[in-house]
Amino acid sequence: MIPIEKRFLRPSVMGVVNVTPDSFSDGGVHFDPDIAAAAARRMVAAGAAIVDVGGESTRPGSAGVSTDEELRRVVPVLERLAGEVPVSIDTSKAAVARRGLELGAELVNDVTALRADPELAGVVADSSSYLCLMHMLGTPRTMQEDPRYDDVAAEVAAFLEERLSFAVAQGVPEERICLDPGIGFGKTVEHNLELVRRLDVLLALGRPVLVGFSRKSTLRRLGATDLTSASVAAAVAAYGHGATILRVHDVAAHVDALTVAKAFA
Ligand code: HH2
Repeated sequence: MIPIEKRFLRPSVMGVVNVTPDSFSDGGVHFDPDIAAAAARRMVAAGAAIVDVGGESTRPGSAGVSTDEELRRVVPVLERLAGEVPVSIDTSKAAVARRGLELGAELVNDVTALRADPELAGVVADSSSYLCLMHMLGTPRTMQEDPRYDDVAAEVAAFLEERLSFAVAQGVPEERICLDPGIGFGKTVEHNLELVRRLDVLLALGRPVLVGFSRKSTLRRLGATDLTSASVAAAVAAYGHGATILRVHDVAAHVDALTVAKAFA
């Protein structure tokens, strides 16, 4: 088994393909499986190390979809990509992860960090999959209603440390796990900025860190009007603070920027 830090060298780009009608930035764009699969192939050709396929929007206020609906959305895309494109499955549901892994996904990206479905940890443990554990305060429906922390970096790190121990106790080897502060998931603009500035607090847990700042509303709130440029700047900043995997929508722009940023490292 290749440890996650060997499979995803720093920096690596994860391209986002949301097979949803309602995702906050690309909702509807990839709802047709042929279009979604073509977008995934383009992302890998542009230098993405992996493509994150998701069938449930987690945007603020969203309510979630049924297992059947999520499978109906993602399975046709995964079938088209199987054996051809490296895939991550963005899901909190064991049944969706299981099907995704059968169809060749190599990473399970769970925004609930194994809290939503008690069977998901076992599905990951019984496979050879990588796992991303993300921090979220509350649920997508409520998370942006006045999020508060005394010390956001310390509290997110404590949460991820506990979730990492849980995953390992459930049989997922630590070398297969990465951690994610969950930009925008129950955080204000200042919380999101501080999490990146103080990424060392998360890195102290000894696992690679994934950051997803791409097209998130904090960028607009900072005054940005071009979300691609703004996302690239945030990704380069996160990389500079130690992030390994950058989850992005505009793959080519990020790959170029990170290639150059790396040359200065
Ligand atoms: N952000 C989103 C979804 N999944 N997974 C990880 N690990 N980290 C993130 O920051 C993250 C994530 C939300 O972004 P997007 O997929 O563009 O939108 P939506 O949830 O509306 O589909």
